[in-house]
Amino acid sequence: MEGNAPVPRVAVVVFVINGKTVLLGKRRSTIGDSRYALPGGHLEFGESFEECAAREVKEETGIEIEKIEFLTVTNNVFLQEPKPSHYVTIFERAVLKDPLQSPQNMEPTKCHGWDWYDWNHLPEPLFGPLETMVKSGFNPFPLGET
Ligand code: 8DG
Ligand code: MG
Ligand code: MG
Repeated sequence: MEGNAPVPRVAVVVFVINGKTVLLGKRRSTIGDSRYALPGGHLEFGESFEECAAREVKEETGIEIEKIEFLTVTNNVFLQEPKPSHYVTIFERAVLKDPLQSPQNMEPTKCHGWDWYDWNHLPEPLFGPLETMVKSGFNPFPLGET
């Protein structure tokens, strides 16, 4: 097999839910630049989805999460981006351990900043995979909460 042949990778991203809002950040990245996306990143060797979710949210926003639950998985092929890539993306949801904790921009080279956005008034443009889910009517909240 080719050593440098591109391969699909696994990402874990998280709907951090706070009341009727979710945590989004405007990306600084070759993939989805300047689009609003969930916190998350690459699954590391040996990690569970929940461990990866908690680690990425903490690394990127400083926030500690709990009640981490699997929601869905999508297959995302980004051939038009400057760096063509392919992600199997695991979507989890979680809540704040401390409801008063505010997000911090822990990786300013990767994100313009984090904020809470009302599910019914999401910012634009959303990152492609998220936009597709929202347009299809997907709702990350526990039944009846929005
Ligand atoms: P890492 O080094 O911290 O592991 O990676 P990262 O820099 O945090 O990776 P990322 O680009 O934030 O996330 C990995 C991939 O996950 C991303 O390139 C494409 C895929 N992905 C989606 N939807 C979303 C989303 O809403 N947010 C994020 N962050 N990634 C997403 O398919
Ligand atoms: Mg990350
Ligand atoms: Mg990330």
